[in-house]
Amino acid sequence: MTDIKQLETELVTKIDAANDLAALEEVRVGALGKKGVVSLQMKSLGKMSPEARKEMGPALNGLKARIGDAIEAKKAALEDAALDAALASEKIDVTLPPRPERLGKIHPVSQVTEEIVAIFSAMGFDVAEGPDIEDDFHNFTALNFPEDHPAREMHDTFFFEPKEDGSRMLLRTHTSPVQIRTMMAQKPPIRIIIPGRTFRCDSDQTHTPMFHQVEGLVIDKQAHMGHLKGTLEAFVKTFFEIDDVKTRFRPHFFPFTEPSAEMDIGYERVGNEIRFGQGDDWMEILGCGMVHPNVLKNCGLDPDEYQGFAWGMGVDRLAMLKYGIPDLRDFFASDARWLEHYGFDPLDPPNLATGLGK
Ligand code: 2U9
Repeated sequence: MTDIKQLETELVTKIDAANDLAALEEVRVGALGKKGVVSLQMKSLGKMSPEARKEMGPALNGLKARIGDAIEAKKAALEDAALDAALASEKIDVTLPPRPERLGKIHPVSQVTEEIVAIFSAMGFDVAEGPDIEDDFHNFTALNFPEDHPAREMHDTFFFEPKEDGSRMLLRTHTSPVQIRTMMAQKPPIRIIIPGRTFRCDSDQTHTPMFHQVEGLVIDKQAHMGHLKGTLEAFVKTFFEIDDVKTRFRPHFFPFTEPSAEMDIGYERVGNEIRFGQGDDWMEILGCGMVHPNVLKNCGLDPDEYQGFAWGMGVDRLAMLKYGIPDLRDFFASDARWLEHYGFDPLDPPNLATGLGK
């Protein structure tokens, strides 16, 4: 029995001394493994006299259980210590201030898109998106562009090579195909805005082959021209941050709306600066109208039950007007100094509560 006591003291000392999991495993194998000291002693029970076995059996079983428990307890303590060490070394202080100089600047097109999204989101509009590469049906036919009509050419479309069946995919000339896809997929009421890239084969001082639009669509049972006017007037007031803005709606033509209009706002030029909300000059800001009954029909909606309004605006031009950026081509020149000057703080995204662009 004194042997067992002594063995236990030795094993406990080794367990206490093990300072990592590998050392502890070595102690476990040496004691309780197949050829471990405790296991060998247990094997020797068979060779003992019945009296000796009666005494040694329970004593060895007790030793085995106590050593097993001591190893498990030490293992848990070592694992806790390893976790504490990892947590201490991998700790991130989220209260540290960011380093804005490393974040770069937000491009005016992204900024203005986000401003427009913030304004219409606050009015209850959802944002919808769709593919840049479209088919003829979604870009033209469903939007009431007659086949072989000059309006299709007006859009200076980039076409892909014809497919085997003769049809050609194209780069969308406006974001309107997204409205078509939405109307075909979901029941009114619909209230969406669609920001996105658009493409027309046109390049000069005021046009780039890729440009950005935000279009909007409302479809409901009683949406009317008064709602269109109120929505767009509220938008320009918030966007240009002026309380008093004069607007006028000039009749226009688009295949997809009837009646159609262009919305102008009053402005005055003072030196090099354009001031909205004052003066007697008019500037075109966007196009709009009531969705053409044929477009509703093409999307499976009954024009006797539903009606709606839509509009479209060029983001790049709105960015130039709002932030006094003189040349459109600089938008896409990837000039880091230009972006440093005209770009926006990434840590201050547009928001109606704290302000749009600063
Ligand atoms: C559907 C029905 C109607 C979208 C509209 C305009 C008027 C418009 C231009 C503004 C400047 C394009 O970027 S721009 O050159 N857009 O004037 N867009 S109404 O009307 C729609 C769209 C989809 C189903």
